[in-house]
Amino acid sequence: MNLKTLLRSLLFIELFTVGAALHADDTSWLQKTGKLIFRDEFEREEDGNGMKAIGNGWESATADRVPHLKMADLDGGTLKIASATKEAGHAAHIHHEAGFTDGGVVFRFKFPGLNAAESLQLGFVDRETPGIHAGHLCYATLASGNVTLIDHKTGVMNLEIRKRRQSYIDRKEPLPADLEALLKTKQTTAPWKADNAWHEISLVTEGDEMRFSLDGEVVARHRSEGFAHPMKRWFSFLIPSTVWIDDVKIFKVR
Ligand SMILES: [Ca+2]
Repeated sequence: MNLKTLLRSLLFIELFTVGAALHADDTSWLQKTGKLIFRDEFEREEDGNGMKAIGNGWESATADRVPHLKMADLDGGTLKIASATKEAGHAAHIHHEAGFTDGGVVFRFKFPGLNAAESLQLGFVDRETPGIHAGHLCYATLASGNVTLIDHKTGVMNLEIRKRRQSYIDRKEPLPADLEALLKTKQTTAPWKADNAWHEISLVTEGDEMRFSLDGEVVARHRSEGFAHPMKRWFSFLIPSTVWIDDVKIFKVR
């Protein structure tokens, strides 16, 4: 091997290593460095339609508004959610205790194709920290054409920002440039084409970065101070129409 070939090989190894680090598999990161603090494979039947009908510590926040409607159906070992959004006046909001600073969640999901505009929001909540509307910290939203990551804690759900923003919305005026610019820094969007197959999602926070992966590949990542919130107390799903969920795992890295 002459010097030129050697240097070329070294450069290749270097580029390969950098590339691998950029596309680190977050499911492996959670499994190797984190502690599994919750798992649910949904191999059971639900108990009625109420707030705690799913069992294993889950709560469906809007279930008791529509006790005659089944929003969460455990069927064949899968959690099938059909939100009674219109009747309950709110999209289905289903949450479970989490409890980490850095860590995340891994689960399988599928848009069953039962409704035209199926979407899924997932993320983290802390109702014990004041100054944040309903404790909304940070979320990933999957819609038909894209994935959005958003820091709500220091963005639209920060009470002062929310109040200021709402005053413009109430007057049907455009947001001032500085507020628009600030809110823009709190989120990122990546393209993703929805389908009706099962996929694995991981959503993690590490320091002030949040990363979203589909089937082991990072498809969106963003840094914002709210992602570093010290206590992701709840993991939550917000589901406006229909989604199937299976094998939820929550990991704490620190
Ligand atoms: Ca299952």
